[in-house]
Amino acid sequence: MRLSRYFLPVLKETPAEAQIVSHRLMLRAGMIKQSSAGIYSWLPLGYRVLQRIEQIVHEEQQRAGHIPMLMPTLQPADLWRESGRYDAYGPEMLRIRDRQDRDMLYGPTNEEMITDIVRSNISSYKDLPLTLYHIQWKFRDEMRPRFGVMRGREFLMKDGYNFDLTKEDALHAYNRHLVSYLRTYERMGLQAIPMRADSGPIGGEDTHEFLVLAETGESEVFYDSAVTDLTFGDREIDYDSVEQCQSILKEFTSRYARTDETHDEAVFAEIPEERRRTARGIEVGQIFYFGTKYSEPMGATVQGPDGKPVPLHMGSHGIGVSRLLGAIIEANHDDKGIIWPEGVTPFHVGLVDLKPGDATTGSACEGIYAELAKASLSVLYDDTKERPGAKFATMDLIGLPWRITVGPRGLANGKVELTSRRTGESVEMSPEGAIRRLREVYAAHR
Ligand code: 5CA
Repeated sequence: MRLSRYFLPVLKETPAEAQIVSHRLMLRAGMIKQSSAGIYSWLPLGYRVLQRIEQIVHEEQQRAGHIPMLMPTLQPADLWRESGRYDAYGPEMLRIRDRQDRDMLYGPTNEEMITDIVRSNISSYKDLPLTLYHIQWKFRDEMRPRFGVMRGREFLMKDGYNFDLTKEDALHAYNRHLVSYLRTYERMGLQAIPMRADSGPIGGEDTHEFLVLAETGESEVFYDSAVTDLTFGDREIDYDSVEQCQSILKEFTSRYARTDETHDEAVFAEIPEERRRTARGIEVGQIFYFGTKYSEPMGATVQGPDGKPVPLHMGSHGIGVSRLLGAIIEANHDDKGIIWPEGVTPFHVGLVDLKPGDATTGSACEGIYAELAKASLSVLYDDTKERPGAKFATMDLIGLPWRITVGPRGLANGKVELTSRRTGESVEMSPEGAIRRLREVYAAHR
């Protein structure tokens, strides 16, 4: 992409309405524009990151054997009357009446709708286990939408639902989700710690929230510092293996880690004092097992092996896809701007022509631009007439992890500069060397 033909409306001034750094940087980097409280347009740069995050979520969901689909945003109220949640949900639900006077709502979550789909189409235990998911916009009329995409009213969520014959099978689905979420967040460059939480309006006893530690997080959390030493890494795992999923769940959840809703001072006090931590965190996902809470009232049963009807055991599992942009920026920035982890960067590399209009730098940039495309590396090429200082400031603000700088002095020796946004370190090398280096770096993030 050539910057001269792109739409990147960066702001020089720090927007006064933004209270936290991720919100400020998303506005300044021209990623989002507020349309009304808690509702945003995704401008091209922000949309690219959103798509990267969605892609990682899709890949990891499907790796775990979960099936993608898409349900509508508008739902009939009658489904929610069946589960009893239409009245219970409260003012966070946006209720709408259509021209036929039918009660509708903008879905805040999809348990009822997916249960309806499954009950209409599945009748035997032989069709189980089944986990369906989608990535779809949700609406919750939050009392205090704030912090940009972090607490929106309209936001993008991955929500998945498992249907199983027994509690035991459903708990395997729960464990499998926990494992796949660990992988998902690590691919985004995040450490998200599973913590015991409260299930709120979704219901059920078993639930974990995934929290990214950050001073600006909305949740108060209490944990044993030993949990921060755990990483999933690149282990190969068999998602059908009950033992493997269980042992990973155990590894990641046996240390004390809870949100304030479930915090227990007495148990916390048993942790050696030097490992006791109180901090703040951003909730980037939550998994639930709630058994037959929806299947019983909605009559979602299958014929079991003995021919008798059995209500389905269910759970639901959410990832805050749009919130993740905020969480990733909170965890990855400096005073110049964003520092994207390689896994989610909107472009793999920025290319800066230091002397626009100069035939040598221009043709070198064109050559590098073409070679990067051949290597399937996406590039934002600053071919504008801006001064070098302004170009660097924009690149630093939008946070591409790597930058290739092309200037007449280096080119005289056949060299360009490859700079890491994270360390600020620059190395002079040949254009081919720089491209080779980038291919190596990104080979680990495909
Ligand atoms: N049905 C279940 C799981 S599919 C559910 O709705 N879970 S949830 O309420 O925990 O939401 C899932 C994730 O969506 C949360 O962990 C959070 O990361 C994200 N989320 C929730 N509310 C908002 C909001 N107002 N703005 C941005 N993200 C949100």
